[in-house]
Amino acid sequence: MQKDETGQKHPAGLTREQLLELYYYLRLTRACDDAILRLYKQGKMVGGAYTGNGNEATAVGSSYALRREDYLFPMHRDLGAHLVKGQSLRNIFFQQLGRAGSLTRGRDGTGHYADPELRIYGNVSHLAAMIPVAVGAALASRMKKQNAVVLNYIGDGGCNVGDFHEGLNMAAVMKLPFVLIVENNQFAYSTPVARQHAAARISDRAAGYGIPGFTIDGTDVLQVFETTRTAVERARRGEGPTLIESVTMRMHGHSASDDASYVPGDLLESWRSKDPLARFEAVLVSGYSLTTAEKESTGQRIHDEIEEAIHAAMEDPAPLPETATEGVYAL
Ligand SMILES: Cc1ncc(C[n+]2csc(CCOP(=O)(O)OP(=O)(O)O)c2C)c(N)n1
Repeated sequence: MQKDETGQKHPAGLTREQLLELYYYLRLTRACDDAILRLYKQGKMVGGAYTGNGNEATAVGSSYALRREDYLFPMHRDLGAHLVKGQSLRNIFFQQLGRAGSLTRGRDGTGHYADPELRIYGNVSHLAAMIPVAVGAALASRMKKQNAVVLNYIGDGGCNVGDFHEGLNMAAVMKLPFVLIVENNQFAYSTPVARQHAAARISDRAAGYGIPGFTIDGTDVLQVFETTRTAVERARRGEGPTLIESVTMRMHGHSASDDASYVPGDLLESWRSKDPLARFEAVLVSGYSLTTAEKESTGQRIHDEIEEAIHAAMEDPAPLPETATEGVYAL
């Protein structure tokens, strides 16, 4: 805990302005996900809808530790990380709605796009296949002397695929600037974690690679930020990768087409009491005098920004059928 010149204590060395920025991104992420679900139910989406409800503190807190020159390799529940890294709401909704003007020119309806300018490369659908690619980016960054760190995510299900081991092992041996976050959100589709791992903690695997491993409360945005910042700084100093297991809950089904009826109701309720947004809002109200007016103006700003982006996306056409073969390597 640090103090500023007025004597006010600030967790993680963040100013009040930065804490409010985190709050904005947490709420923006939740509101975007809600809007995406709404659009899906209205039949306006061309792809699936995978929300990060419950995961916001993990995605936002971790990516907030990055610099502009760092690389982000997010997974399907990390909308908050895209936003923190600088992705515009315009691009998010153009992408979700499969518009011709989207980053993939309407070829995808979720988050499978790359934005090299922002150094966002997400996401390879085949679980864990992205890890060796992200590790390769970390190697490239070092060879080019960019001093950039790669932040990559994987789920509690995806971390059991062989690529996880190969990628992380290579990053550890080569001491690459790489940070891997395992989002332990209790379920991989309908499979609970207890049926995926015999070990109590996924972070214990880090010892097998000779790197630091941490298990953290993934609903606490400040804890996620501080742990990731430590790992990112270590990576930037050339000391190698870190494995962070961020424990949270997938509050919705796997996708909008999954009612998650296999999730016990009392389990869901116990996690609801740890809602990442409500928790952080309570911290801001009690410690940083967040006012009702500030809460309302944040909500209004987010509402207006999202509505504007959706409106622009709805005005943009779908891609023309005759362009379907453009951008492919071979026919
Ligand atoms: C190699 C591979 N197997 C299966 C799938 C299908 N699939 C996509 S997401 C998913 C569940 C992933 O669970 P987890 O890694 O825990 O992430 P979560 O969705 O819970 O955030 C599955 C089985 C896939 N994309 N790739």
